[in-house]
Amino acid sequence: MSTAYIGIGSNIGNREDNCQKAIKLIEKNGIAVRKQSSMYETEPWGIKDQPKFINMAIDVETDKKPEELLRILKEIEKEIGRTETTKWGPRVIDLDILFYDDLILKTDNLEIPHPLMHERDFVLKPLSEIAPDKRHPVTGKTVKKMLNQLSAQ
Ligand code: PH2
Ligand code: MG
Ligand code: MG
Repeated sequence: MSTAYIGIGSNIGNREDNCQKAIKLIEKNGIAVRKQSSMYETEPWGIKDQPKFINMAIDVETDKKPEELLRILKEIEKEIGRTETTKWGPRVIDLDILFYDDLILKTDNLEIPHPLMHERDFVLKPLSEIAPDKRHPVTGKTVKKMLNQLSAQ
């Protein structure tokens, strides 16, 4: 079994409902959700001129390999109503793999750990609630440390 952390975000429609639906569908796919953070309302990052997001993070236990987990998450995004979106633009639901055990992986369609996590308080804040001492396998920094460093900027 592996442990993965998934970041959840939504800024279109009933944002809380969309996040809740995503968690239900993740469980329905046989992926055990062990911990979930609170929901945070966050300022849009990257493209500022869009509605505020709801963001959260979850800790899951799964026997699915990373590519299979990604495929399932993309399917769930579609089922909740996500259509093609612009980079960093508004979306009904976004499910991103943040960590997968201590795996370091880079392919054409998947990069783990998530390459921008250390720059994003909307990722680190919820994640620090459920996994403050989890270490980034490349930098060795804990989630708590990444958040402190980002806040100090
Ligand atoms: N996701 C983005 C771009 N900007 N900003 C916030 N606050 N939350 C997000 O989830 C988010 C974002 C692209 O995935
Ligand atoms: Mg994203
Ligand atoms: Mg995404």
